[in-house]
Amino acid sequence: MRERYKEGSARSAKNILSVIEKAKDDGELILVFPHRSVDGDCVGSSSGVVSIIRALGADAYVAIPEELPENMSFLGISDMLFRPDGDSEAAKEFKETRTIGGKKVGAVIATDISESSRMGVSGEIFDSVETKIVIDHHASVTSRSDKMWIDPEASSACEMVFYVAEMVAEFTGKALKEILYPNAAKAVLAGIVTDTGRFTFKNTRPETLETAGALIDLGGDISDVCYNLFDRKTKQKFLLSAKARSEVQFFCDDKFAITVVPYEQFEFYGAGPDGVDDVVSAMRDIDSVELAIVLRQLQNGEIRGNVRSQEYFDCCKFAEYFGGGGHMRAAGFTVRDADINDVAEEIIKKVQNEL
Ligand SMILES: [Mn+2]
Repeated sequence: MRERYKEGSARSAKNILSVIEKAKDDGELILVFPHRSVDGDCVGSSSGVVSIIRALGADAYVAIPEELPENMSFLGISDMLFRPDGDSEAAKEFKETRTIGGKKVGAVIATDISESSRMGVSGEIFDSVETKIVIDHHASVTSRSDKMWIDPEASSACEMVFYVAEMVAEFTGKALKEILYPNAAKAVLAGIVTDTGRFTFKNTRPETLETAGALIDLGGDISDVCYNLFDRKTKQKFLLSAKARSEVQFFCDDKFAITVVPYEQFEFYGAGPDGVDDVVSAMRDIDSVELAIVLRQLQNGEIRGNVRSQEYFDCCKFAEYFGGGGHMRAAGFTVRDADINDVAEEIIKKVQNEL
């Protein structure tokens, strides 16, 4: 059943091995790019690739466009992260000389994303480097090349990165544990756990569970990952989440549920922007609900929409209408310069026409 990943993972492994060799020869480094509004999958997959590259003797960092969310700090991957807009020595050096530790960026690799427009402040760096490799599972990816491995059937970019790591191990004769370090294995496991909703979404396949098992062997602690990513919450977050749930509105014979969380609510409860992360899937679990949407307003005024469906509603297509993207049953979008209630009204009208 893992046959279907062979061609893509082997090709990806070869591409990565060749940029590693070139980086070593030319004294360059490699940057790996997650998408903005980082989640477990893009952080895990980019960290996994950094682990592979470092294990083979080249320099690499995850070019993270924002601060790592607090609920991912337990991963212990901070030494893998480079934040271009941060105030670290590396960021200062990069701003002045376009180098990190004296090394130029020789190649870039994107995981869980293919377009620079969704990489936030890091996108400009991705665009500026010619050699690009992509590992992604988003159905919305339209371009194709030898250097891209796109598999919308894969549960997560992290599962794909695991198969790439296996191939790299095979090609180099190294053991997998020499390539995926324990903290990287934990991060890759965290990505699979995130994108499969703890192995409950329909994208969970037998090989997904086998992969998770292998990652536990490599040092990924499943209970640590699940507690930190899903269950652990502050009191503030708990109260804000309860408020957002109590304000849910239902339409279309209760098939559509939406809740709107203005920035004032985050302020009132003292919760961070991830304060309502658990709400949208809880809404989707209501037995009458086909489509659930959470609209939240961030401190900078941006309105972020999370879209989840149960069986047939195409969330990706819906999110694309608002400039976002994602998957059939889980997608998201960001709207700027708009009133959150106007956006909600537009969504409700559009859903009433479509559902
Ligand atoms: Mn993903």
